[in-house]
Amino acid sequence: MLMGVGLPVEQKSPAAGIVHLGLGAFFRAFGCVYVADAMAASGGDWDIIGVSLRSPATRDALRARNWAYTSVTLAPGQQHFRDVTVLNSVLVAPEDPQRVLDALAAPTTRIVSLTVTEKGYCHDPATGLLNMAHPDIRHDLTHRIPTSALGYLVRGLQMRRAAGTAPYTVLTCDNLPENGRLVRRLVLQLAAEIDPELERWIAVEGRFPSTMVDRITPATTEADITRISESLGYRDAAPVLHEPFSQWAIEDDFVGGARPDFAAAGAEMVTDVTAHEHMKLRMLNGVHSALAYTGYLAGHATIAETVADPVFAAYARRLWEEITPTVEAPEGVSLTQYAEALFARFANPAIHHRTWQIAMDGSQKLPQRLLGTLRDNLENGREVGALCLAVAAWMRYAGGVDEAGQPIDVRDPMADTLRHLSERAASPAETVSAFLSLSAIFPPDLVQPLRAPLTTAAARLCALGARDAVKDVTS
Ligand code: CS2
Repeated sequence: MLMGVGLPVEQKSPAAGIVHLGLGAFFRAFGCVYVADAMAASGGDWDIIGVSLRSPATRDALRARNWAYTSVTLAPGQQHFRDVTVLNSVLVAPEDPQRVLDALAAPTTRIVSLTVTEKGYCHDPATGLLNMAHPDIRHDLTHRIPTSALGYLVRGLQMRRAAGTAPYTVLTCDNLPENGRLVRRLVLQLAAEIDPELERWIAVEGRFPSTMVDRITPATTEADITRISESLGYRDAAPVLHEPFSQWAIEDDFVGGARPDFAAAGAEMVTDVTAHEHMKLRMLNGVHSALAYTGYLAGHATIAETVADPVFAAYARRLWEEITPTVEAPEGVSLTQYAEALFARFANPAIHHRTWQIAMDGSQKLPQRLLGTLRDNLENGREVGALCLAVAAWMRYAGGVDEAGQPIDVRDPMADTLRHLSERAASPAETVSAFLSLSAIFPPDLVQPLRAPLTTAAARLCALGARDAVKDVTS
């Protein structure tokens, strides 16, 4: 008997309702899984059109399996595979920018989510304002076809306004403080330069909920792809590997209330995400960065390896002692238990999260991860030794030479500036002074109070080496 072509109505695949900018491993291990679970629980047309803003690599890897990929949960001694089929297609912006704009303008698109990393916001991390001198922003001000994520957001909104379509909700999923308010401010700044009427419309009609996102997701390696494909019995060129833990707190503020049933997928829908965000940025990401710089300098390749070293385990705990007085616990959360859970997550030996990966883009990460905490402690006369050592280790790392005299592959939009400053400095005190003069990173009023404790930390690091300096600060 001939079977009819096409699926029965009740099995129809959902249509796309979300465009995601910056389709890296993190969003595929995190947001895509929540959206898939939300649709499984409550339905809705929320499939995702992924957009790569730079390279075709992710699109090319996903194409062979028609945009499906394996999400691999790694717990100590066990792994769990799941096929994720929520991607509807993947576009590569530089190859076909008009298709991206058309997807943004489509009335069926109701959410545009983004994971473009800290530097993708083209802002000044110390002030949170748009960097008007950024080459991508300068380009996007005068060209209808944009290059930056912000440019796409603004041009997409411009097309919708012209067509009489409601705006989409902009759902940022990057580790930035008050990330929704930040991206709103940046979109409005850019829109104001392009068309003040557009800016007013976005200010009134647009929605930019802040979110706290959390799932440790190391970059996938070629060896991972081979190993996972062997276990699956077919090739998956784009698996994502992540820890079992996952947490998403989202401000429930969407245009027309249109969104997947995120709560059914385990997300916390809240009215204000600030407390969650501060806790996570300072306690998880702050300690991650501190362990990444000190651990890398001490020769540790991954975070799990770093905290398996008792000297660094004690350092992580000392950091939490310095950090927790600055954090207001979200309702129902014990910060002590949160820190203990973080320790266990960092120690998960199945997760090979390279210290080098976390060390990337320090100039964009330090303000929200470490400097705000330092400011609070300095203002209140509290301990800052462990936190200052982390900043000193970043300076040492950014100088581009490790303790054995070997070059470090420093990835940072300010890498050249940082290396030059470091090369010209003749002593730890001079290095500290030179770095503190970077007003894009260090707010001017923090420079004076930070100078002395940071110079002490930098001098110890230089005299003792990373591991002994860490030992010294915890003893
Ligand atoms: C890490 C984060 O790479 C980094 O800088 O600190 O990606 C971290 O793994 C995630 O924020 C965890 O949710």
